[in-house]
Amino acid sequence: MYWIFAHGDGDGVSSAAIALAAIGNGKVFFSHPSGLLEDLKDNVTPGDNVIIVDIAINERHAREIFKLFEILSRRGELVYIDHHPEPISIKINELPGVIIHSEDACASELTYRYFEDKLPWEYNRLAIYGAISDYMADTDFIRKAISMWDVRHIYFEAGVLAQGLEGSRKMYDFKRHVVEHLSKNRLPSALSELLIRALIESTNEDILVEYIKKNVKTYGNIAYILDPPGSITRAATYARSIAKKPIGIAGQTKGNKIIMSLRTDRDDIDLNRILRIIAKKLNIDGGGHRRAAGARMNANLFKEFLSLLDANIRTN
Ligand SMILES: [Mn+2]
Repeated sequence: MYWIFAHGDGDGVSSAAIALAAIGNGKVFFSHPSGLLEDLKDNVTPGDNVIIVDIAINERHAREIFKLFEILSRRGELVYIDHHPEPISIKINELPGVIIHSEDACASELTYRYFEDKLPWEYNRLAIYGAISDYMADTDFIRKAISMWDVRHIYFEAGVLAQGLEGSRKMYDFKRHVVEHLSKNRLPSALSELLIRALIESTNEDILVEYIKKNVKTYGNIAYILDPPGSITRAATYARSIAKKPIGIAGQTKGNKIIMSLRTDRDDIDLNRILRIIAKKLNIDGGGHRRAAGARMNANLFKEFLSLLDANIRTN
């Protein structure tokens, strides 16, 4: 008996479809970093075979996951494939089982390369969909894979998959259906429900852009928008593009908290580093990657946060 545990976004779904195509038969379960440990414990019996794709190891659960991997890999096959930063408390590559980890490629690329020998070459398009969906198409492997296809075809299909899934966040049965469909080498656009969801998502994207055009505010080098009608990660990018600032922030207020996403397109700005410094100073949560990061704080700290962030960019 095979289990596939996957993240529910375009990269996770593509990775799951590649794994399912390679093993032929398995149960697909969608999970996420903070739920992985419980989901494994609740579903898997030692002796089952487990493939985990595109799910980071949560710092809090790292030790327990280590122990569970030890049991699972002793009794059955355990394959863990991921590309997120590793937790501080354990070395990912020292986890028991077959561990494929790299931050330089998306999970779909890593999964395809792991199963490549078992699959016809056309399945490389699933790796391409996942890479485009995770903004990680600029690797040697994916560039070469794209060159084997007509780019117009491949970008259209990748867009349908990524956008269609974006519009179906917690619909796990539907996503399982998408995984099965893709594992049979069928096109995302051949699934009418996915295609329609992608179309709705595109219209919503335009509504989001129009809203930001009307409501974006600026503070020094920063463009920001609060409570946009749509994803804050995208809104952060549009805020900076529309206001022509190096940094974009989009925040969602929840009670007296603001949860925010930050984006920059400048190579000389390291949002992760700056946010970690500010987070310490203000005693808030903040960090991520150089160009894409997140933060969470009490709403009454927001103005101070903006001023510290702006000051940090000036001296950056
Ligand atoms: Mn991913």
